[in-house]
Amino acid sequence: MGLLLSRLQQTLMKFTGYEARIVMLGLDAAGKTTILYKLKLHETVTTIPTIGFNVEIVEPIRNVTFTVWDVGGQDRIRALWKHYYKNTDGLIFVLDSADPERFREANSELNAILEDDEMRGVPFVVMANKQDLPGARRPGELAEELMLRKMKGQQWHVQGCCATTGVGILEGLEILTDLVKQFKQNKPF
Ligand SMILES: Nc1nc2c(ncn2[C@@H]2O[C@H](COP(=O)(O)OP(=O)(O)OP(=O)(O)O)[C@@H](O)[C@H]2O)c(=O)[nH]1
Ligand SMILES: [Mg+2]
Repeated sequence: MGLLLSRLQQTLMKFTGYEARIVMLGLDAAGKTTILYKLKLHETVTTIPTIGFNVEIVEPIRNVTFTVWDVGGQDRIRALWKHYYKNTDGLIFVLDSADPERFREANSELNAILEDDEMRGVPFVVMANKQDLPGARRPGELAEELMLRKMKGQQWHVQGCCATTGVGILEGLEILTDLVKQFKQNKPF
């Protein structure tokens, strides 16, 4: 029955397209808003720190529509993140790969997100951003740094990228799309 339903769902999706709700979080200045507008406008925009949120509907892959919530990451507004968790299908966690002094802080914020009841099982892609900067840590190293291999209960991937040029962003979203599809298929109705 489950197999039949998922086949039916896949056939329907060929006609209607695939939609998902994605939240994008990460410490301030990690590059979230730069990623969002690269996806939306295919341009590198000049950003200012986000106080509140930006939301855009993007179609990174044909027939896949993501509503992406980009919420400001400054310390004093991180308390607002939890208001965006409900009904989330996938998380993009953006990390400044060239700022090792803040890896510990990023790690504890990521863990806090994933421990929230509303985020149970939600798959995530860490965007290891700013790969263009000297000293940027590579994705494999960052997976160790964030202790992701110890994580149980959700699927994840670390994607190296550079938001200003756009390199790596689509690759990360393709993987997120696959993880989100699996997650939604296994979710009880
Ligand atoms: N060199 C380099 N700079 C980047 C990259 N991505 C973003 N930046 C710069 O990093 C700064 C912060 O980027 P934002 O996109 O505003 O960061 P944010 O995560 O939205 O920050 P908050 O809104 O404060 O949470 C900006 O000056 C960007 O131009 C990148 O891949 N490489
Ligand atoms: Mg921002």
